[in-house]
Amino acid sequence: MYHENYLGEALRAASLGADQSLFLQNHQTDDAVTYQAFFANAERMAQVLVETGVAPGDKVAVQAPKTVAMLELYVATVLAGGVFLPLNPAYTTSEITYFLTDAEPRILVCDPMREGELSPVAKQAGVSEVLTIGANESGTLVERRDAVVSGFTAVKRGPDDLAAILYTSGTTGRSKGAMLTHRALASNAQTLKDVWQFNADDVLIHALPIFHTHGLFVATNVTLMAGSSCIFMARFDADDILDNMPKATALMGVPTFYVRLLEADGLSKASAAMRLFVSGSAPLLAETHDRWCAVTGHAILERYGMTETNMNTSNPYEGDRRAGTVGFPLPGVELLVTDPVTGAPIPKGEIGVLEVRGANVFAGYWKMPEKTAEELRDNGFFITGDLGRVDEDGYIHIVGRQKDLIISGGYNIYPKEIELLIDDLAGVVESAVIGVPHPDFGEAVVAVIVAQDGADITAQDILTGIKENLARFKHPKHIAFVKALPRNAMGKVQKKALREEYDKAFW
Ligand code: MLC
Ligand code: AMP
Repeated sequence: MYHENYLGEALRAASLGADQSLFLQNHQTDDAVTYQAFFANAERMAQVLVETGVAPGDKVAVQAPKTVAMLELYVATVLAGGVFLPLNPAYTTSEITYFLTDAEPRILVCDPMREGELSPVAKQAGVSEVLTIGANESGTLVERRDAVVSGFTAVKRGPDDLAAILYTSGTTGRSKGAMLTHRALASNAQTLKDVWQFNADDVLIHALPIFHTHGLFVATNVTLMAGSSCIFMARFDADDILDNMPKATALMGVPTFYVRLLEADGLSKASAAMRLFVSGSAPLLAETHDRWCAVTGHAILERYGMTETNMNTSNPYEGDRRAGTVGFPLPGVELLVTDPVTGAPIPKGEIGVLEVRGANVFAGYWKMPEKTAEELRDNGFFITGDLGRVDEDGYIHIVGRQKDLIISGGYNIYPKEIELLIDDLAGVVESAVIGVPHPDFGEAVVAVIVAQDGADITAQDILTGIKENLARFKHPKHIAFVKALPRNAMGKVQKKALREEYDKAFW
């Protein structure tokens, strides 16, 4: 079955012969979806994609609410030989215009509520058809899927063919499409399933979005490849998670999940029979790790990954899960710590840039050969831009970032994109956007702005001015006006000084 579609086969293998076992419990509708039903629908959807003209290698862009149908579309795209390109529903039309123009997808699947607004943009970008998936498992793609009766043969795709493109923000303000192969996705999920010991008895609470690596490739692929099941929630809700913990064995989340769950009542009792809590996408404070341990008796397993590489390192499943570390390189992943200037490996224990190599690493940035060459070495090592060190016991510590990047609630936000928009507004001379500690999101966005002399401009004017072009989660949560930005002798804005100054903006 699917034997000539590399990732399709890997995702299906564990459930073959166990067709009636449960894949997913839909928290919204309470529907129980068996493996057989899920893959039958994915195949029907793949048939629709092929009918709409999706040829091997064509991109299928989707900006839709988190539903089972969207998950089917991911698998359907893989089976149809296409390249899945998921987009955050929070993106504005202007942001989507960039992605569609850059990626040139064959079709766009969007929320019916946004079809009117996005169809002209899609047409302009050369998209041949717009289909819909709405909340409540509805929409034109779902109707077309249900009308398909015949069986479907998966399209042949090899390990080096692309399965997905995920956009990740860039330091210049332009997002880059990370090209992920069938092999990268299949091999990483297989590794994670093995090292975290997922099996058919596991029940994962799936409350992450499915347009990013964590919720799509880590949570979903591991579940499928282990033949486990998941409780599929449209979004994070602490009470829903606590209610469901007694029926589950594992949770994967960003640190904000754990911070919020610690504030909720009943965590200790609800978590008693859980097997595993995984955290990643942003640094988990040692304090959160320790409090979690004290309340639940479980040590959160922290791992480290990226859109470009899937997962690179993990604390041990068996053994000491150390707070403030991201554990060891995963099997098959090589990790180097290098000098930021020369790129040469540096002595153990010293801080440098983390570089990784393995089957998990991406194939380059879509249509950006120069960027690819800057970050992906000829010898296969990818320069992550994260700063870290390896301690005497081999545990990896991430201590900072070389890249000017804010991670807020697990979402990456690049200051440059926001600065460019603010600097364009009437009455603004210049701006500096920084990330500072936030009790809920880990980091939050602060904009420090120099206004023109005599300009009567307010924080509200700034927010109004950027809102058409910037997803809500990227909006500054604090705006300060200053006479001048601090600069060094070279004239470069000293963001470190600003971060220190606004360190307590949210406390
Ligand atoms: C929502 N808001 C955020 C935000 N999420 N602001 C900053 N950072 C965030 N992450 C804003 C909204 O715009 C809104 O603003 C307000 O907060 C409430 O929105 P909400 O939708 O009700 O928020 P909520 O559902 O509580 O979402 C918070 C969250 C969510 C933490 C649960 O952001 C989330 O699921 N994050 C996970 C991200 C993720 O999956 N990352 C993995 C990337 S992969 P307003 O102004 O309208 O009130 C990766 C690789 C790896 O990094 O290693 O895994
Ligand atoms: P993204 O580009 O959205 O995939 O985000 C990847 C970035 O998230 C990495 O380069 C790290 O900076 C950060 N990250 C992921 N996991 C962790 C972690 N466990 N600790 C610290 N940072 C992390």
